[in-house]
Amino acid sequence: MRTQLLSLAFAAALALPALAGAVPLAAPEGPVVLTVSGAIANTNAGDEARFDLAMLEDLASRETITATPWYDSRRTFSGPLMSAILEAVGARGTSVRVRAINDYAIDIPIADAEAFLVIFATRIDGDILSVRDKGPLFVIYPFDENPDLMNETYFGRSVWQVMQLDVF
Ligand SMILES: Nc1nc2c(c(=O)[nH]1)N[C@H]1C(S)=C(S)[C@@H](COP(=O)(O)O)O[C@H]1N2
Ligand SMILES: [Mo]
Repeated sequence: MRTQLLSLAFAAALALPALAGAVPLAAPEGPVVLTVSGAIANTNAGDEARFDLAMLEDLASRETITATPWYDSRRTFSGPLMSAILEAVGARGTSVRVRAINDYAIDIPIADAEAFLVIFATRIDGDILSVRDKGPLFVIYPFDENPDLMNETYFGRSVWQVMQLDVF
């Protein structure tokens, strides 16, 4: 009986975070490169989720080799999947307002993260993207794999110098 009760209590304790939807998010140790706010379940600073580079590079990532309008040649971009960032923060909305350092902002449908392997590139050809070279984060769609993405809609969503996301 006692063991049964204990295991019940244990199961309940394990189930709770799932019910609440909150998953612990470590605190950043290095400089914060991305702040996420809005309709998110997982936070580490008030109602925001803050990421340093190491946290972002720990998420599920991919390498996208593609031509873009911004470079003369095909380049290799790598970084966390947009879907992995949204999962890490427990995003609950349908859209993400992506804000750049230069005040540029645009809304990206969360459906894009499900339909395409969109990444928030931290690196180009293996090197960290500097703020001077469209860093710290550059939204990269897999243009070469999906030529239909080669248009103004997706170029507009290809935000460079990303610093903040607002999920809604
Ligand atoms: N940070 C930032 N990213 C941005 C923009 C911007 O002004 N700032 N413009 C967007 C738009 S509307 C498009 S069409 C492309 C334009 O890239 P281009 O200015 O190199 O033609 O980048 C997108 N990413
Ligand atoms: Mo644009």
